[in-house]
Amino acid sequence: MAYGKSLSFPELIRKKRDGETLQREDIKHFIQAVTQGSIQDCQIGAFLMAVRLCGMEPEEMLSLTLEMMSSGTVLEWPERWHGLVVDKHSTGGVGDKVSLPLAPALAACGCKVPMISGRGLMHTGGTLDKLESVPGFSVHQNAEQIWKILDEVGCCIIGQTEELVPADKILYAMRDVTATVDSLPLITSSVICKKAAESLTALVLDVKYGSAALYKTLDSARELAQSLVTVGNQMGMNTAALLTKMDCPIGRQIGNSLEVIESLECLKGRGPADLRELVTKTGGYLLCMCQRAETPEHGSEMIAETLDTGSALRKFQAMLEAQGVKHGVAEALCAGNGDYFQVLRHAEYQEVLHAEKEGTVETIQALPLAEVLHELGAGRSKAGEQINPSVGAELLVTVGEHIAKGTPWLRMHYDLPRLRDGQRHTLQAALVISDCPPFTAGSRITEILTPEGMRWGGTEELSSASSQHIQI
Ligand code: IUR
Repeated sequence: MAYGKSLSFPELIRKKRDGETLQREDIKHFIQAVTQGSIQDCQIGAFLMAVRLCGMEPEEMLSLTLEMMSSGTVLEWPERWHGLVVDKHSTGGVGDKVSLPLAPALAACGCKVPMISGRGLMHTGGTLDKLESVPGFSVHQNAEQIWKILDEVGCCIIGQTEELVPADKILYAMRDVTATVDSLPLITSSVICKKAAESLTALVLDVKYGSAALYKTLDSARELAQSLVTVGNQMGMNTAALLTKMDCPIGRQIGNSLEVIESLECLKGRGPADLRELVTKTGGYLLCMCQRAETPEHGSEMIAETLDTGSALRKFQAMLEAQGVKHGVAEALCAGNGDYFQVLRHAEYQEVLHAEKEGTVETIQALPLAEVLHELGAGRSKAGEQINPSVGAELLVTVGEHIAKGTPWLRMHYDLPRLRDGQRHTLQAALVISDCPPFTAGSRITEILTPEGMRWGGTEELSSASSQHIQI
């Protein structure tokens, strides 16, 4: 669009405040100023609040995502990897360690996975924190190192670099202190710009809903998923979203070191069924979306095979070593019957809690468990805070199981501060026991949003940015 002079920042803020639609040039001007530091913090805050209150039209959201992506380096890959570069993103959950087995499983299927992950905040854990509980593991890799690891191993799990989407780093920090984190267009642009800067062929989003998720209801999570899928596809990535329940923890282990252990169990073909389901289903969709599998089901079988044959585990070991872990340490973790605590630090205290009554485990509430773990040092309240990787909790019972009064149901791992009575009380209340008959917990995945026109395994172009729901 021909544009004479950029709007002044007060005029740009007024326009959004009054519900008008910003032009691509307006958004470009704003994002460039954010990146260059030529706009005042109060103006950024006012803009974010105007977006939070008035929302954005689809074309504004796309412009914002494009401009944020272009605020830094966009990764480029060699021609021979064309169609192979994939990643996933989760909106965050308790015990969510899916990325750890998934990245090497995809690499074992021939994909390239430059997984740029985040750190935990409040009750949600971060993939980088989990991996940093392995001695020597470095999340800091430059573009050249990323290329080398992807070439030789096929996957890496790394932190966001200074060069990648700097505008997002600034806006995210401002959203945190201006009560504007929970804005649909701001979340959409923030998530998608980072993935678009990885130049992906395919992206699967795991959008969580429930009592321990950012979005509490299925409807609100679906709205976010729809927005992410639309903008992801408009940005040229084959993007789909899974809507998954987040009320009770994923798997049986929560806390950084314990989650590495459970991920290794999954990579050895063992571990909890719900974790394996999320890994195989997410991977199945990705393999299908990059044309390496005929159908998502076929893709899931391919992923399951990498877990059962050890090929994903070998990729994980190679990734650990490529990212700084000594061979002996990586080997000890990846050995069939490895003693994990030879390598990972065990917390000083363990305490087992017992069920206070008999009945069926109706649910185990993830949020109070995660909040107590956070207080014991497993999580951080502010970016940059230290965490204790050894703090964690092991669930000793499963949802749907009938248990007797006095059954051990939770083992807490902690150092200092020690567990207090008030926290024991909170933990006991997280175990919800009822008189209903025993049952088998169903799938966590309730819906899948795929781009309309996608033909699994075919060559048809993704026709539009709209999407279709598959009800599970
Ligand atoms: N993760 C992101 O990358 N961006 C966001 O806005 C949120 C989580 I909320």
